Amino acid sequence: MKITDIKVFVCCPGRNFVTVKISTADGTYGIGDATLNGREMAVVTYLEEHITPCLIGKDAHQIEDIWNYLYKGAYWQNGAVSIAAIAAIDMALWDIKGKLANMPVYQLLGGKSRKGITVYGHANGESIEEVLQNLGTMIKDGYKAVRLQCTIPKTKGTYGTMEGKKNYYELQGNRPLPPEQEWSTSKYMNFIPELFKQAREKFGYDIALCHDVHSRLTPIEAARLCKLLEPYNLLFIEDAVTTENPEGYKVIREHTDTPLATGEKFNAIWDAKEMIQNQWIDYVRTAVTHGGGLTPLKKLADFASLYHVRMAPHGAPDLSPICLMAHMHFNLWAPNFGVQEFIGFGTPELNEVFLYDIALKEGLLYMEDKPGWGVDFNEEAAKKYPYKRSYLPVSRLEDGTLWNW
Ligand code: CS2
Ligand code: MG
Repeated sequence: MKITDIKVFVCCPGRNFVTVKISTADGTYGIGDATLNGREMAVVTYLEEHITPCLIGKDAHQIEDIWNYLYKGAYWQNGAVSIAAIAAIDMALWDIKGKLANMPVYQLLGGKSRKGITVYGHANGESIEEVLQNLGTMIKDGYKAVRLQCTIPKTKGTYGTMEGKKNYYELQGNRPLPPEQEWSTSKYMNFIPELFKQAREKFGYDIALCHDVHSRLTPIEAARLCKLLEPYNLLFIEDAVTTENPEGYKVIREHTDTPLATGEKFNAIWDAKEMIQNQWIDYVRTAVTHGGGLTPLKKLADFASLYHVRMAPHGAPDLSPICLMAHMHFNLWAPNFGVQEFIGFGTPELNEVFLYDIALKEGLLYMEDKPGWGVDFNEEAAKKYPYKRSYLPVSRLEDGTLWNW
């Protein structure tokens, strides 16, 4: 089945998304998500200038070969921009394969391993009281797992929150340059255990709780935080340290049994290999979009399963609903699925551009069985929301030193 056309769309229904649409000779089409927050246009150029001319006329069924052609064939392997571009092509091809087979993609992977997808939602707030109020609402709504992020007292917010009851997700499209946030490791370390202490006192231990450090600690600081949190029995601590030095996770592991998750910035199975093999982590957070597509992600899942490491895909709002739907299929299949990050149902603008059907019941996500991914892209609606240059925030220590955001 020959590829006849590839189009790249960038739109901003609340935030920027890059979408790829591949059409084949019989009129079948598939879609993929290529969104790379804050660097969207680099991926658009990579796709339009360097990928699409090579694929016209190729057989859409040869997903594995096309993946290797784009990855190995480029000579410059890896890298966030190229991997997001390859991922979108791979996703669009799996969508086509599913449609041609008249099956949901999870069937092509080997079928369902579970009935629904356990998710963790976000409870954020500017005070412990506010976070706990939001957590209470989510428990009432049936969530089985929740991530807690709270503004650190005497700061103007931290990762997950910003001054003025905003979270950073709302900033997209509103700021021409990166907003700056202050960071204090000591204020943070002195505060976070209290958040979890009060959450457990109020809601007990039935609800699974997690927290994202967003790579702001050193390994020994992270080890200390994880130890302090041990009494509150967390599902995991995410991105305790940056992953450039995988041994950082070894240091943490030597000191604590709080489970560890990382990998939302991994581009390839090789980024995760050492940590998985050494069993320094418990959850891999790589998304289909930022990990190069379904083709490498299924290999990553199988490899991780050998070491009792589970998949907990990244589900921030800067991944489009195409990625969310791809995760539905991936998670339904993956025998070693753990939990899916889920920030809730999108805005009316988002759901005008992306058409998909999911339902949350008692903390589990369900979808309708449809051929392919079961998500569509409304090109006409997308035209109403043009791209707006946008950046993620940056962090500085109190003395002005640039820090990991
Ligand atoms: C994150 C993201 O959801 C998460 O766990 O760490 O919010 C991340 O900051 C964004 O996806 C960056 O674009
Ligand atoms: Mg994260």
